[in-house]
Amino acid sequence: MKTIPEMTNFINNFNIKDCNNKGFSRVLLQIFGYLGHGKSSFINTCKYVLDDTEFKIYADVKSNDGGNTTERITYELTDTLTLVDNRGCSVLNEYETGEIFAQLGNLLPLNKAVAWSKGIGLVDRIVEAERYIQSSDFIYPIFVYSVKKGLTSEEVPEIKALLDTARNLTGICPLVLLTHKTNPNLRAVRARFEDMDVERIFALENFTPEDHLKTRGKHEDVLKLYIEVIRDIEFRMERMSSPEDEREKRKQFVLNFVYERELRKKGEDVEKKLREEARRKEAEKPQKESGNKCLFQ
Ligand SMILES: Nc1nc2c(ncn2[C@@H]2O[C@H](COP(=O)(O)OP(=O)(O)OP(=O)(O)O)[C@@H](O)[C@H]2O)c(=O)[nH]1
Ligand SMILES: [Mg+2]
Repeated sequence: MKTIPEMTNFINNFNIKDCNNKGFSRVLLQIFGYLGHGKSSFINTCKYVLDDTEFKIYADVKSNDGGNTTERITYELTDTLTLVDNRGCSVLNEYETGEIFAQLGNLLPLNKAVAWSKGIGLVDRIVEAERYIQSSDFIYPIFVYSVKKGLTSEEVPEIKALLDTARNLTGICPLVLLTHKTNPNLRAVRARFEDMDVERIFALENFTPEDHLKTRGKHEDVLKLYIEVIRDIEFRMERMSSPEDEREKRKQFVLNFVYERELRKKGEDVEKKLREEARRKEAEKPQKESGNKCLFQ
């Protein structure tokens, strides 16, 4: 498969019904990552390439690096492939990771505002959302990272933990998409992701409102990515159980994650109290000792 029309047809004609689909009826390409790394731009880029019409803004893109996307919105790419623009996270504190995994596991409603909530709130929302969520959605995770932001060795453990958990949750090693491909940091950032044992790393330059001149290289980069995604989906689908079982597994995984996090937090609170108590006793000691000294003078 070499020419652009051949690749485009292959992607547009990929139909989940032709696979051993186990009852899955659609693939949700879950786009996730930190704030402002190019998730919404990637969605616009995919639509631009696959629809092959004029450049349009489908997913809201912001003009600076703050957080913009606050809803999980779906964008249909082909009959089978649907993109989900997930809310970006700023830092990975423990509460945000719970939310990210609930989004990734497709346990929170689509096309509704995403409110971050703490602890039990998230569990309630997962249970509440159950009746709205289509279990026949097959989840495929795509982690978006901007090369322009750089990547220090201190940041690696956090990202590796996120990718490992996303893999365990979905059964698929997230595809890493590096945006701002032409930035000089590309080699260094790619090397860091390779060290994290990521299976598939793609780099591309998103089409943006400022620059959407269609060059063959940029256009082909997107098509090549989708061909790999489809091969991955076919491989993984063979090894899946029923959509209902898979969703139940994801739900249990996230609920356990939240539960363990709460336990850890409680443990930390107790430890903190014990430490404070010990410190208080320690602070009282010298006073007693000096008091004793006075007695013997
Ligand atoms: N030059 C260039 N600019 C990009 C690229 N990807 C994104 N941008 C720009 O970077 C900014 C942020 O991109 P968004 O697509 O809004 O990022 P996001 O990840 O959706 O952000 P949130 O929704 O806030 O999490 C926008 O100004 C985009 O035009 C790229 O590959 N190359
Ligand atoms: Mg966005």
